[in-house]
Amino acid sequence: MKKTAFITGATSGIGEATAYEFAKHGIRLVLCGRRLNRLKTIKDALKRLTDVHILNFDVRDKDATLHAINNLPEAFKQIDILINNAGNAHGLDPIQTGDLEDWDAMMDINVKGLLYVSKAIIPQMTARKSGHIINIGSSAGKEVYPKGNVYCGSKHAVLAITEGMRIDLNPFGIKVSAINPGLVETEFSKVRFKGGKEADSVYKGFKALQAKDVAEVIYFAVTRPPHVNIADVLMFCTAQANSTIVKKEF
Ligand code: NDP
Ligand code: 8X3
Repeated sequence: MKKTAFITGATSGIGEATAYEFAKHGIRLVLCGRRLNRLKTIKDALKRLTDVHILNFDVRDKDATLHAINNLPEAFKQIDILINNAGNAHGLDPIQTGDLEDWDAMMDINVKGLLYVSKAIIPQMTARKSGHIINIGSSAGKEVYPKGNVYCGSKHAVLAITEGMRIDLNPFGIKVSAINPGLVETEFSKVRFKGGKEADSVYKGFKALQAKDVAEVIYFAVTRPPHVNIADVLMFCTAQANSTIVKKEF
């Protein structure tokens, strides 16, 4: 039987590319995000390849998140693969001048949103004793960089939660993976800099990872045999050595 994947943050970047990659291989999709028009466009593009259901909610809203997932139509209720991807950085400021709203957004979306979605989906996986959860962390979850403070904190939390999930869900045979990319050219920097011009230079002078590069690794992880779990992947573009060293050519 075809598997069903639930992807948060499917309206752009890594989540959208993962939806396309999965659809190509016939994986059924539940696609989530706040921008309904984008969800509809993606559904229209993918529905000839696979079954697609869209869910429009903000992961910060606990009740809306639980309600949306608990009321999935029968045909999409069984989730075999959960891709916890929704998230962003908000701001790039030293801790002494950081913005409280930015901090709330990062902790509420990247950490608490991931928990709400997981809370709604894990019980069916434990009941069936099968499933695969992939949390999209970041190189920022392994290494703190200047002004990255709270975003790095949120992604360190994602990695710790991932490891905790892997331990607790081990008796149920559920796979838990962390995929941790470095710089990926998506809408990430537009969001981080609130549309400001700083975003334009982030991926200049080198070839950053593309969303599709990450999606292919995610697809690889979900297609390993039952006894293989890709527990933790750190991936960079070739030009990036770590969070702060990027070889640029102008
Ligand atoms: P994008 O900005 O392109 O995508 C972010 C996605 O998250 C969008 O689909 C957005 O949908 C969704 N999202 C954001 N806030 C919310 C919310 N409150 N409720 C529901 N959905 C939300 O960035 P990326 O694809 O790059 O980011 C995806 C993940 O990858 C994030 O967790 C990010 O931290 C991580 N990552 C990104 C890297 C990069 O360099 N780009 C590197 C490492 C990790 P919508 O706005 O429609 O709600
Ligand atoms: C995104 C990568 O280096 O911008 O998580 O934090 S970075």
